[in-house]
Amino acid sequence: GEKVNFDYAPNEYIIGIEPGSGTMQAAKRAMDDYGLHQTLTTGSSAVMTQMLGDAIRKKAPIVVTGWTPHWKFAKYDLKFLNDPKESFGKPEEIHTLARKDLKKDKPNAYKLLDNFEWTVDDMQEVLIDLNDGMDIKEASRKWVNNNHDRVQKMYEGVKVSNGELINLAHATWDSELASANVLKYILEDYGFEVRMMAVEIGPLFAAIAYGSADVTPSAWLPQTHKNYMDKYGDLIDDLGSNLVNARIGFVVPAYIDIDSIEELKD
Ligand code: PBE
Repeated sequence: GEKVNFDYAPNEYIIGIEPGSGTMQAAKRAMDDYGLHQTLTTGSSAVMTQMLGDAIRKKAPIVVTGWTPHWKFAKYDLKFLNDPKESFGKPEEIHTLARKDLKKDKPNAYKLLDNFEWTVDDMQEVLIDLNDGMDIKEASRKWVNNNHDRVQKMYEGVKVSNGELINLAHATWDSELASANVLKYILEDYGFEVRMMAVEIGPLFAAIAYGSADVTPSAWLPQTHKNYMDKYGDLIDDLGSNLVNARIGFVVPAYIDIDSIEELKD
């Protein structure tokens, strides 16, 4: 289609999200690394997606901090700007983190938590349903029911539980609501009892490190939550990835005629 020239833009702003997010920390680094003159706004994921949608309806120029998995990539034709300096790191993984003694205290649950994995496309299914107005519980239940065989594989080597309690902490971005609720149903369907704790990302790492929560599926690594991992990693058991090929960066609609962060410069 017809391209919008970025030079015509009121290109003074890059639309950011929550200040504590890893994406914002990486975005600030990108502003420095590339010497960008724009103002990086602080706000929320909800405001960012609202502004993105408004701009796209007008075919107006816009740059946001974005990530995938996220429903915006299903709803709109978007692109990540190339990041030759790797300010946003390489492709991310989402990891499951547990408190240090969980393996010793709850070995059976630990096995199942360790087996939990899905894909970008899986998570996208839940996120699209969520954006279409479905409740997160309903959307997560639907995914678990539709993927019975995959879930059965996660149960391999795990014994049906007799109501063992798992304290499942999670961040509150849509992607993290999706993984936490899907994991909750996977656990509950096998007899575990799950208590959910929704927390900000900093306190979430602290909760795992200090043992006030058993587990979280919400850690984006190695880059996005690096500073929290640097701070708390020694006190945490990293069970490895539950999803690969996640990504963060500067995102623009496909109709914007730039492809690299370097082109935001002038
Ligand atoms: N996110 C979604 C979060 C992690 C999950 C990419 C916006 C962040 O910390 O940036």
